[in-house]
Amino acid sequence: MNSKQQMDITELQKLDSQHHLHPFTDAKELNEQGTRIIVKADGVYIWDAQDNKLLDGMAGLWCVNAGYGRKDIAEAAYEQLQRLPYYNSFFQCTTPPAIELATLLAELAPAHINHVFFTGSGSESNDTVVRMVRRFWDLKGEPQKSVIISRKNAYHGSTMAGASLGGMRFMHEQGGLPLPGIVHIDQPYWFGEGGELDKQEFGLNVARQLEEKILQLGLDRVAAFIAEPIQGAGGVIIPPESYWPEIQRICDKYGILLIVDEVICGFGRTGKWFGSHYYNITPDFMSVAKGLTSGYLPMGGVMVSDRVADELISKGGELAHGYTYSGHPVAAAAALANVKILRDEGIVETVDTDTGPYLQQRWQELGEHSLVGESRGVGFLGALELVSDKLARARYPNSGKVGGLCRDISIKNGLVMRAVGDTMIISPPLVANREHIDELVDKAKLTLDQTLEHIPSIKFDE
Ligand code: PXG
Repeated sequence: MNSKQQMDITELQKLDSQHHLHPFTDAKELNEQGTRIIVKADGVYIWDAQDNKLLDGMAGLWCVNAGYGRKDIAEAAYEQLQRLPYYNSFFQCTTPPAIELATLLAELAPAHINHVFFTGSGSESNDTVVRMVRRFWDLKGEPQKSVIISRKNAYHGSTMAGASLGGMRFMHEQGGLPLPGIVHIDQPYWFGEGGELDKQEFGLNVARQLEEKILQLGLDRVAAFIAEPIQGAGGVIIPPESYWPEIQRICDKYGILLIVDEVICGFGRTGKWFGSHYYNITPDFMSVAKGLTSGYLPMGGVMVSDRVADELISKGGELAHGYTYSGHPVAAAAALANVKILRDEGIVETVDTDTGPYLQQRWQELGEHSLVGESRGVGFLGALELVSDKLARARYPNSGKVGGLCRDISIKNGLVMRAVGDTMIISPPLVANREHIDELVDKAKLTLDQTLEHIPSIKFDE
């Protein structure tokens, strides 16, 4: 890098700190450090402004499923931008890409899901779900059924409704949340909260909290339950096998709506098109975003089951809800190109039958490391629990210190891994091949070794 380039970077970092407020960021701390500026990407790699090449173990933010640099997605968007950059889907109008995308999504979703409402993001999708759930019960003549049950440590977005549905205490504390009518039960996090219980028994116990909550609130008040098939931002929390069948049984028994948040698990992340396929769940709604466009353009949606769509449509009356960018034609064109890539190149299938099992087999090896209390994963999702005592599942003090160190070392080693407290997580692009997986796991292993070496220098009490 020459001095001119270095100056440009320093200048950009200065402007960033002067004018740009970042999401989920301590601005004071960031301004002292300076941002990492990412300038280009290709396949599974990103490059920063200093020309460091990083294997993107997080697919951006769990979204670049098709990998970076797909000209066919860019061209589809460019072509649509020239033909018709914008029109809305209000007032009896729509555009061809929005229609075609809705049709393709209905084909890929479980058979009983045949409608989609388009949004601009996962958060907007979950806001939309709240509106639709309440509209559904209104139309049924039971408007008092309005409470939505969610889970602690869930992530469903950052808008007021999204953050309320989510179970992140630190988010609730900042915003006077949750909104009324949203309550939380425990999460199926065996490693962190299962104690001495057998995994499957623990899974059943936490699922049965749903039944207890319904009975406690009164069935006449409960509208729906929302959950991610596998919690992403919460730390890649994979429920015991006993969990989802029990949740399904309870939703069916009481007739409450089941909302499955597929924002991370959708579009092949588990090796199936949707997490609902992976766990054999029958949702009434699926929220989608991220992998829908592989992040190339912002877009989300709520996929609606026949049970709900029939009610919304047959009774007539307007759904008083919608966004300027619902069904945006350029985003829809990019989504179409992206979903066709995932389908026609067999990318989802490859994750299911080849690269997913290979990643899991290699990821399991990291569970042998003395710093790792558990390694777990499904498809192209993985987590490592960093512990001070393997057998006792004992954590280091001051959660996040060891995880943060590990993440920083990982980046120095050329691998983007994310830390949630002391849980290291990955969610790589679905196009990573066996060589990329070897590189990822080898770099993660080196990172664990170096983290272990550096732990004695951590000041846990600061
Ligand atoms: N649902 C789930 C399951 C998500 O993971 C959203 C909804 C909201 O989507 P939008 O598009 O509004 O961001 C998400 C988003 C993290 C992290 O730190 C995860 C997300 C967003 C930001 C940070 O892992 N997931």
